[in-house]
Amino acid sequence: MSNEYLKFDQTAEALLAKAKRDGAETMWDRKAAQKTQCGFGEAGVCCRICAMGPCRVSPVPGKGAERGICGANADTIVARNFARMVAGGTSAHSDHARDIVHAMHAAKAEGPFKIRDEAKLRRISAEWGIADADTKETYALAHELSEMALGEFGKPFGTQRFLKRAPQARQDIWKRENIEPRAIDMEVTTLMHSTHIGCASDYESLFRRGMRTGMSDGWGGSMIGTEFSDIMYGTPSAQASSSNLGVIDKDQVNILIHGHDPNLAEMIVLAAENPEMIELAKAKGAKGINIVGMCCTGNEMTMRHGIKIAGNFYQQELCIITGAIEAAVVDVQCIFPALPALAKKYHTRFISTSEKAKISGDMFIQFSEATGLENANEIVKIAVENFVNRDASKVEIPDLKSDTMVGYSVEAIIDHLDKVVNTNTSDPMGTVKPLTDVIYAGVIRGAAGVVGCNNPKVEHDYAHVTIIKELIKRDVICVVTGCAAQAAAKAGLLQLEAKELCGRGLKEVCERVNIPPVLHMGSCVDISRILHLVNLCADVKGIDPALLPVVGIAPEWMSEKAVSIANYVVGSGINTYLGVIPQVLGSPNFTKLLTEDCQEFLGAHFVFEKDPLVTVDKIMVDLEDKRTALGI
Ligand code: BF8
Ligand code: SF4
Repeated sequence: MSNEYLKFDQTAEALLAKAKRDGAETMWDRKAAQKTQCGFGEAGVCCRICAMGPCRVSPVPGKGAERGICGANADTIVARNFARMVAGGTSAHSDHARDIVHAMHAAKAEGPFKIRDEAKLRRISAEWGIADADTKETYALAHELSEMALGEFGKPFGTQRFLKRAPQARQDIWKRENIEPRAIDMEVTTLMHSTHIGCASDYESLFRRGMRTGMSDGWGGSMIGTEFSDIMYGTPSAQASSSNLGVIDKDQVNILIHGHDPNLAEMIVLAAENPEMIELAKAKGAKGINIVGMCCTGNEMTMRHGIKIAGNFYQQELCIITGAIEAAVVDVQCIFPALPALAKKYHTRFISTSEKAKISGDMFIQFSEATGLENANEIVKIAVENFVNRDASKVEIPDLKSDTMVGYSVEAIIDHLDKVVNTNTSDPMGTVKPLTDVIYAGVIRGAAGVVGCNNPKVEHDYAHVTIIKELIKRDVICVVTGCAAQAAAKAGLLQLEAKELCGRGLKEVCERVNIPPVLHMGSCVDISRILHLVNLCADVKGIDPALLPVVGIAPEWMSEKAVSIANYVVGSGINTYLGVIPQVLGSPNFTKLLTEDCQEFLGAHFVFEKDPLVTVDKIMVDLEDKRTALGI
């Protein structure tokens, strides 16, 4: 097989050959069937917002139509399409968060949904101004806090509560530029309104409204999703796990959990620990029950329980092609609709669980807060009973897995710093001052958040791994989330031993603090952890985060959520490098707004760069320029 996009992924070749033998279709067959992708769509100049269309305007001035039937030009069409991607991404992250808050609202001491990090519950309640947050009865407080959080989605007045976590200088910019996000649902709705036929045509105005919506994701939905998941399921701490398709065990019942929302996955893990279920598995001839995670569900569960990571976005089909998965259980987001048909080629049961992401073709079991554990018990039982249907002749599990360290929440990072530097802080959260100090001292040149998806437009995992390796070599500490984190895990970069790949300064920091140079901070909603960390560092110095030598990078992104993220990261003052070019080049004006002009009013901008090595060069110039400006 000679697929230029798969040279880097060692699990692909054999499994795709197996898929062919098994008569199973994969994304690569479907990509080939798409032939050349549409140039108008690629440039963002195709509009189908109303039924007078679709209209497509020419990305090349003077060649073809310059305006759609209503008169919208390339700038308007591109800006509207981009804004709608932000709205899609923000709704996905935030609706996920809302489900977490609903589960917390239903929490009770006897479980299964209960408060596991009471200290965090009290800390965030105090942060949000609840009186007597340190003495109120736990569940009364959880109830009160969750009702407040539900208000963040739909309150008629006011802005997002977590914005106050940013240093004053950044908050002032948000106010000045009118991008302080109000209620999350309001931002999404009003953006959809603005992009309706006959509304906004001014591309800069559309960009700013999209930016404010993205901000309601990062500082609203995503941050709520992360913090409330921690309260409910525990704040992650550093622990060992392993990663890649080799974590699938031929002797056990393998349950793949895939999607995003930890509510379902937590219940599945609980159900699989039930001794009766394990006995049943043994009665069926298996040695036990093996839960493996994929995409952000995998990240959520590895962060809190060390659950093994089967792989990232692109490997979801390969996982089933191993022939050793008894059930693929999914909730929402990033799940190929192709999976049920693929599962039918094997003995795998495909079970979707959310009405928001009902995927037809096999089983649907509606998961709810009221019946969570019962649903999970039913699902695990289906998987266990399916073990006897496995066809041993169809099983082929790649012998590839890497040891990995996971679980670096902001709290866990502070905890590690505290062990080596006595900071004597009175802040209940602790302080990140030692981290800021080593950056200022130049021992570390800066920090990079490497995040995002896989995309068949680029070689699978190659950009993630190349960029991270080159950055740590140059003493840039990396934090990772999402499918980027899983790429790094598979490449062995999340181990303590990866310090050997670092420059001298970063290596010394890793040794003293006992951390890997690449820190797994969680799922994509957990990019809010990165935001929090950067803002805590800026706070130590009392400066706008835009001044810090810090960058965001999404080398292989594909989803609308990634567009929303890129917006709020730029809006938070952090330059953001995109390795897949967004569909905006049909408007040179809009492209310039993203890549240059927004620097003036936001203090940060987007960088489009496909080549991973050139990206690293640009990042290093960026970081060193920031250092020079700070005089450090
Ligand atoms: O939210 S990185 S492919 S799994 S979108 Fe999806 Fe992209 Fe993976 Fe998680 Ni994030
Ligand atoms: Fe065409 Fe305008 Fe309708 Fe878009 S909104 S499809 S450009 S007429």
